[in-house]
Amino acid sequence: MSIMAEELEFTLENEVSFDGRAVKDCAQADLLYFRQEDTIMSYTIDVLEKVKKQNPNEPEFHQALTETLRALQTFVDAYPEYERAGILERFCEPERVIIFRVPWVDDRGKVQVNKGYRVQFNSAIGPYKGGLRFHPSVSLSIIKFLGFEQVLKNSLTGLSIGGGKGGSDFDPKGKSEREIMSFCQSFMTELTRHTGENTDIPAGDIGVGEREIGFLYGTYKRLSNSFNGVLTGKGIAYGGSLIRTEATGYGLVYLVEEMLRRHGNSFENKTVVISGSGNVAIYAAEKVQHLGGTVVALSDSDGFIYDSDGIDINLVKEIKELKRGRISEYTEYRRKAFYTKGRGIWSIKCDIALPCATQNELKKEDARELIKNGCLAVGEGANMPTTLEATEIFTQNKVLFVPSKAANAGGVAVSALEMSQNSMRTAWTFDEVDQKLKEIMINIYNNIANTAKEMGQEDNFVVGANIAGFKKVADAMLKQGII
Ligand code: NDP
Ligand code: 2IT
Repeated sequence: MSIMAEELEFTLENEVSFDGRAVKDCAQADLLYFRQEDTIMSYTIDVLEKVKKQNPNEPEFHQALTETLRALQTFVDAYPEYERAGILERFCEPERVIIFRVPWVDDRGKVQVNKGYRVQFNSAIGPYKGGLRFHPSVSLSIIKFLGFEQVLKNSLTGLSIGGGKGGSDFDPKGKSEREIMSFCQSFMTELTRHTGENTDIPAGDIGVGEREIGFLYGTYKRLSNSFNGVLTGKGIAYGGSLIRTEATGYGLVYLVEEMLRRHGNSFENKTVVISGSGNVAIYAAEKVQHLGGTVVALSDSDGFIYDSDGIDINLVKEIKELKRGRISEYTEYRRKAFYTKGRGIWSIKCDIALPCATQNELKKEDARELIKNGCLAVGEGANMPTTLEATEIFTQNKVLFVPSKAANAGGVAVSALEMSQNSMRTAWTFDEVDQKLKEIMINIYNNIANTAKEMGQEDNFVVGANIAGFKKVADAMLKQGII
C-alpha cells in the first residue's frame, strides 16, 4: 500500500528533520514519518484512509482522526481483537448525525434560516455529552471533529459520559437579545426531541454561554413539561453548578501546574500568553494569576492586547462579560497596554503558552517562534488549536505539550458534576466542586503520563491521552457487541 502525501494531509517543511536527517520535500517527509512509526500495512492507517475517502471535504474531521489514529497505532496493532471487531471503523463513525433547519425572525421582521447540527458520536460509556457552538464557521466537519474529540475527552474524565457535539452557523455577533432568544427558541424546538437527561445533554461552547443556555433550557422545559438536568452550564438559580463558568480555564491550569510540578517547575514568576478572551481564556488567566504567573497577552479574532504589568482580569471581565465588547477596548482603560491588529500573539516572548480561542490558531511558524523565545510548555484550552505540523515541532523540540482532549476536560467534567447534583437534587459548595475538579485534572495527568510511559514514549501526552481515552471506550464497545 502506498501513502500519498496529499491524502495524508500531513506536511512538514523542508527544514524539519527526523533523527537528524534533513527532509527534502513533503512526500518524503510523510514517508519517513510513517516508516519511522512502522505504519505501512497498519490497521489504523487503513481505517484512516478509508474514513477520509468516505467523508470527503471534512478537513477538520480528517485532522482530528489523523492525530488520534497515528497516536493509537502501536497500541491498537498489539490487540488484534480490535480489528476483528471493527472497533476503529465504528469508533470513527458517529452513531447518529442530525442536521436541521432553524428559522427565526430578525429585528427588521425578516425571516432568517440557519443550519442546526447535533452529532451523537458515541454512547458506549454514557449518554452523549458535549457543547453547542454558535459561530458562522460551523460546518459538519467542525462538529464531527469536536464530537470525535469529545468522546476521548469525556472518557479521560473518568466519569460516565459519552460524546456528542452540536451547534449552528448562526453568528451571535451584533445580534440583539431578542434575536438571540428567537434563534435559541427555534434551535431548541427541534433539538429537544433528540435530547434527554439520560440520552443527550448539551452545554456551551464558542458563542454559547449562560445567557443562551437559559433560553435553550426555557424552551426545553416548556416543550417537555419536565424540569431536569438536560443541559449543563445553567444559571445557579435553576440547577447550575458552582465553578462551571470557571471550570475549563481553571482545569487547564490545574493540569498544566501538575505537569510543571512533576518536571520541577511551576507557574510562579512565569510569563504566560493566552489567546482568546472568552470563557476559557478569562478563567485560565485568572487561575494563572492565582498561582503567581503573569499573563501578558489576550486576543480575539481581530487582534491582541499586550500589558507588560500583567492583564487586569477584572477589567477584561467587565469588557467581555458585562459589556460584550472587544478586547481592543482594554487599552482605553490601561494606557500602558497596547493593541495590535491581526494574528501575531504567539510572537510575544513567554514561558508558557495557552491557546484558548479556536481550532488551528497556532501554526508551524508560531510554534517555531515560541520555541525560539524559550517557551517550555503548551496547554491547549481550545479544541485542537494547534495544527498537526506545529504539534510535531513541539514534540521534536521537547516542549511539554498537552492536547486539548486532556487539557480542557475540566469543563465537561464539571458539567458531569452538574448532572450528578441535578439527579440528587442537591448543590455542592464552590470549594467542594473546585476540589473535585482539581482531583479530576490531576488524575487525568497521571493517566496520560503513565500511559505514555508504558508505551515507551515518556512525556508524549498526545500518545498518552489518545490511548488512555480510547481504551476505556473501545473495551466498553467490545463488551456491548456489534452495535
Ligand atoms: P467564547 O465564545 O467564550 O470565546 C471564544 C474566544 O475565541 C473569543 O475571544 C473569540 O474572539 C475567539 N475566537 C473565536 N474564533 C476565533 C478565530 N477564528 N480566530 C481568533 N479568535 C477566535 O468560547 P469559549 O471560551 O467557551 O471557547 C474557546 C475554545 O475552548 C473553543 O475551542 C471551545 O471549543 C473550547 N472549549 C470550551 C469549553 C467551555 O466550557 N466553554 C470547554 C472545552 C473547550 P471573537 O469574539 O473575535 O470571535
Ligand atoms: O468542548 C467541550 O468540552 C465543551 N464545550 C464543554 C462540553 C460540556 O458538555 O460541558
